[in-house]
Amino acid sequence: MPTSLPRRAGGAVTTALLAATMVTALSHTATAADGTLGSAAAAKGRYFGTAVAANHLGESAYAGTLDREFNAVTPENEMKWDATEPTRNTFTFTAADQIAGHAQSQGMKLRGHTLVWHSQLPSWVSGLGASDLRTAMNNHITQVMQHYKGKIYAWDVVNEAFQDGSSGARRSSPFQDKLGNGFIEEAFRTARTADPDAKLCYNDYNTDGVNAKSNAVYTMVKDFKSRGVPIDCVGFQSHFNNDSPVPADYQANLQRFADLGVDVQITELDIEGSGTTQADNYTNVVKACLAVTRCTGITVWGITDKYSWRAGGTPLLFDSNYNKKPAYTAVLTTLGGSSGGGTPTPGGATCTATYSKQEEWSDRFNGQVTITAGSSPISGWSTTVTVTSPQKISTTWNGTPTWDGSGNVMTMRPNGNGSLAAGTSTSFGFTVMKNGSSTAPVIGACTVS
Ligand code: 9MR
Repeated sequence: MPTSLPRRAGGAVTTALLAATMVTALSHTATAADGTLGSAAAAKGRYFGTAVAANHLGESAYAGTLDREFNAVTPENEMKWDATEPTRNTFTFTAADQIAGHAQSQGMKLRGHTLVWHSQLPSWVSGLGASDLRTAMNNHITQVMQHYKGKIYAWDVVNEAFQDGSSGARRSSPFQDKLGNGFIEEAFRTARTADPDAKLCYNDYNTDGVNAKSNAVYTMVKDFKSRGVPIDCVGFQSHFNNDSPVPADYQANLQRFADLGVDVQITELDIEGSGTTQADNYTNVVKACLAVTRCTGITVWGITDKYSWRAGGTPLLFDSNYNKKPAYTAVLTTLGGSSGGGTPTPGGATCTATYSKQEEWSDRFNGQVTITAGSSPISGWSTTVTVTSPQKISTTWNGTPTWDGSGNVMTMRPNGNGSLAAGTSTSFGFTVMKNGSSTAPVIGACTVS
């Protein structure tokens, strides 16, 4: 048996774990995709993340929900300027490192938030003259990014630099007021040099639909792309409530940015409300992301309503006792997942995916997954294979793989016709390069399609 159970196994999945007689074998049964946000999003080639506060990681329900449900993390405050460089050139990474270490140990993506922002800015920065401020900004970006080099999937390099309302103008800030419009470009160029492997994002709120503010950001991104200023992604914070509802043109807005040649990410999602209204709003956001190929992932701005920055509006997916809310189920279902066995897929058909280890060499081993139809015929199937970094899958056979951004999660579908008569099986195989680790891969639920 493997040394640990798959961390994203849902309730019904866990009870269906079968210990086979082989040295390493496990099986998942479910009627739909995996039963957690992260695994369901991964099956769609995306991540599902949350903002995390270091001071709650010691709370077992908090960490347990985080580890079970999410596969990406954004530090809620710990990477901001006031936390990382409270005094000039004195860098403090303790709290941020705690989150980064947790994310790494769980194989989660890490979003860096944020390098240049007018808020949570220490007073020593706002007091500097232009030339000193330029030096301080570039030094801050360089030092923080180099500290996390290789660990960050995407950085919010500049946050909230545009004004609300109809002006489309830049927001007044020490950076804007003293360095002028060029500060954003300079920040992105410095960031690319500091960590060439991190995706570099511009992040803002009230830019979720087509409006004067998002038009201004759009014009900037278009200009950056045309002049080769390094930018890889745009973050849409997506803080919604009655005064700021999910815009009808949300998807169209994401798409027009994606069409400029950048990824788009939903970076701070929360929607005030409750019950089915809240659930429907979440559904619309998730659908929009799934409909935009370059929407690479969704991050909610917290795990539980208990610790939300606007707790009174109960805007998150788990209530203050960590119970799943209707909004949770709506998100999971929209991602193609199903909690606790859920609704049977076409005609109640099911399938199972069973892993067995095959040949092993010093540097690699082969794995085989057998897909077996349940008591009804199926016309297609998919499952995921997750290997633990630094392992990599080097080859596959008898299937068509797609990969998530990390390269560690492979979704396998049939080559050509995926029909299986009731009770019959097919197998696919793959080679795992160990890179020092012999950990068994985790096989997701078999999904009938
Ligand atoms: O959630 C964060 C809260 O704990 C802080 O007190 C607040 C301070 O500005 O920042 C909150 O996070 C903000 C994020 O960094 C940027 N976009 C808006 C978020 C909500 O205010």
